[in-house]
Amino acid sequence: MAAVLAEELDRQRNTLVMIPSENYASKAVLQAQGCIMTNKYAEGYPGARWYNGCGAVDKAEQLAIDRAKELFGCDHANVQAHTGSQANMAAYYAVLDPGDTILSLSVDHGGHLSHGQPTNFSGRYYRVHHYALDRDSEVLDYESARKIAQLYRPKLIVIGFSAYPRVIDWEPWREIADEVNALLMADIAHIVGLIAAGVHPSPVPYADIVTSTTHKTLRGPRGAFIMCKRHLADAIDRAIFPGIQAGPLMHVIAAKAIAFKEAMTDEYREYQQQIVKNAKALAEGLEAGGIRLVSGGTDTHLMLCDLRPLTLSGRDAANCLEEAGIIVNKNCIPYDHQPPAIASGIRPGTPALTTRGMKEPEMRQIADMMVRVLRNWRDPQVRAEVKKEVEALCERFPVYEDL
Ligand code: DSN
Repeated sequence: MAAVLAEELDRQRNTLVMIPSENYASKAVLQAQGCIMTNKYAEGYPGARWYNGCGAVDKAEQLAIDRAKELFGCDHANVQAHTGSQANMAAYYAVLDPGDTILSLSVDHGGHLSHGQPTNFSGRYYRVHHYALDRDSEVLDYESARKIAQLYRPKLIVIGFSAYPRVIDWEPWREIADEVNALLMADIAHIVGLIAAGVHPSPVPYADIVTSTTHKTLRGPRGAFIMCKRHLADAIDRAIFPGIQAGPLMHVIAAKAIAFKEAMTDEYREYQQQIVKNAKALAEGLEAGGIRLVSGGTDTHLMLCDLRPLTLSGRDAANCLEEAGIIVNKNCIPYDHQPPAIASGIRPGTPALTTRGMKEPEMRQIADMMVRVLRNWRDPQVRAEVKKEVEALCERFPVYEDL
């Protein structure tokens, strides 16, 4: 196992990590995740546990809760959700009964499995209808969503995406929810760091429930948390425990407290601004190289490349790029004719590259390397040449040097 960990460290150091949901957590976050709080059972909440000996873990969890509330300005925070999917499951469990109706975006338009995909629990236990992206502009179509909401009268409207590159205006969604008497939930797993830094508008004033992961743009430990309005606090807490989880991962909660603290600094705000600047520079470079971007660009940390004009699938593109040391994921594009396992697009993002200290000049260089690999995808020689350039670039921007 030591050898396997060394192999993964080498990969994280010497490749360009461009999966927009991945990042390099700080050493403090890594240490907390490996700390002695992994040994403690603590079902319940601070001050009201089922097991004894919870004095220190109570303090850790309260710190995480207080910092989340301060950072996002929410009424209530639950920091126990193990993953983003479980945060969403708890949100549904808190406010829905099986068979109730959810309105969300489908996976092929950028939504998430846990937003009602048929093979996911959310698609099995709830009645799900989807709003869609406009076919021409490839951005959210609020008017069409309004009509669909009026038709199906959902109990919950879910806003939030895994592959949507544009800024979200939360206010119209609140209006639509009010018009049909629905609750509004925002899943900010991808853009949470941008929101914490004020680089993207926050849904907290508008949504009844906000769910998020902690390991993507936020740059904390692998995990999740839930924020909600005061009147839903008990329902959310009971949904997490005893509803869908038992013992909380206290070592991960300690790491979440650290990540929230890190997110309060000026350095972090500059980091999040640079993520967006880098994404814009990367997008411009890709477009200049003839790669079509869904919706024509990005406002966030990620972009979607449509590879159909290159007669290349997302799967093959991601494999070619990996051979060249550039790690991206294949991704459906809106109205994709390919199944998700093949897909017509890729979804590059800049959070991890930005953590390494890379800026616009490096983004232009990376865009150029990606364009060369993609446009010459039949030529392994090009991939070999680019791999050398990638290694040289990684050497200039070292990461985890002291691990
Ligand atoms: N796997 C995550 C992502 O990459 O967006 C979503 O769960």
